[in-house]
Amino acid sequence: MSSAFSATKIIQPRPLKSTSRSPDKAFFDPLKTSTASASASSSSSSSFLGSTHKLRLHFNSAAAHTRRRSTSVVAVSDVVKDKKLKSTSSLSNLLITKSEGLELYEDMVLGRSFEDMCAQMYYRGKMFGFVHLYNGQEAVSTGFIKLLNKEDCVVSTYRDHVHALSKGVPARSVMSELFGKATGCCRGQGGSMHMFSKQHNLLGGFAFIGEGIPVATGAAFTSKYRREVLKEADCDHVTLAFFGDGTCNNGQFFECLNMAALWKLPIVFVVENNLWAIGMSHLRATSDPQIWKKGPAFGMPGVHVDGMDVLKVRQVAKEAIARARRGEGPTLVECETYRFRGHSLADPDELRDPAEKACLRKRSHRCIEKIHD
Ligand SMILES: Cc1ncc(C[n+]2csc(CCOP(=O)(O)OP(=O)(O)O)c2C)c(N)n1
Ligand SMILES: [Mg+2]
Repeated sequence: MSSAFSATKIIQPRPLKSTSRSPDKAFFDPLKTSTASASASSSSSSSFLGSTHKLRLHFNSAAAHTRRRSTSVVAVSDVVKDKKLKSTSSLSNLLITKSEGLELYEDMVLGRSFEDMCAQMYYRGKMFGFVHLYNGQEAVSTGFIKLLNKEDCVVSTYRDHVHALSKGVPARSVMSELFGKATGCCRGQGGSMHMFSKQHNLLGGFAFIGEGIPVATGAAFTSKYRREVLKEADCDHVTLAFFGDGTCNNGQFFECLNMAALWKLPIVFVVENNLWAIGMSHLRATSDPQIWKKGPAFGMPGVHVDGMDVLKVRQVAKEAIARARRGEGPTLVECETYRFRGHSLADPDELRDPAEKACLRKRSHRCIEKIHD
């Protein structure tokens, strides 16, 4: 049995006191940044609960951390490490066929161009309500959802158009929904934040953060119940729950991690860590910003992956989905990504540093070039 988790460099979770040589620590070190920020800032008010000045310093170390990384899995918990599996090189795990590569590329381009059109329609005044775009995060949706079977379920957030497209909901049906037309996937009743398709097992976009996580946990419970209680032997359906970094500070996240681990549910919790929750930096809002570490705390693997590299995401997703399908329980995957537009189309996006935005855009282009090769 081969494993994406074991085939790549494994870094054990470190206690908070670990030295600055840890690459994870270089990225997520509020204390270190706080010190740097305090000395860089002459105003005492700017360091109150973390200033934007501080975030910029942090961001520089994040970029350096990304450049140093050469494997898909940046960190993985002991639960995964304990499995002694045959050594396969991480390079061979990243290999895909030409048709697979084209499928991934097509899905990401569809997501990006679909949403660029949404923005055009919105700014021309033809689309109403809140519209949250996914620009920049496509590798996560494609890397995970393209591995699913039709019966597998996806639960999304208000940033749900691209998840719907990856799951196979026709673009025409998603766009019609955005225009409130009867031909939309929810007959025009749901709109941007509530994409749903029974046929495609897309169990909804949810406007309240964290609201979809219990729904996804319930879907995973259903799958297990059907297999083990109703004796439907072929029911090996997996559920993917997508949500953001800011949502991981919400109680429903912890409650569901507990239940999923307790009952070994076939679910993958996919955190799309784009570093921001509207205008609040993840680093400023979270006591321990390494979200993947919360998996091992509940007895499930926690994995941290470059969410802007579709091949790396796919590698990690393959293992997590297979693990769930085998009945071995949930996995928490933290995908490090970035959104290229404001929180919603109504957001002027003035809070994030332009240098931060430019740098993360470059990082994503490098990944696209790799697929072309
Ligand atoms: C229960 C609840 N509280 C607050 C909000 C307001 N709200 C909307 S988006 C958001 C930030 C979410 O950030 P994150 O989870 O990182 O997702 P992202 O927007 O970055 O994809 C908040 C707090 C909400 N929608 N629901
Ligand atoms: Mg976020």
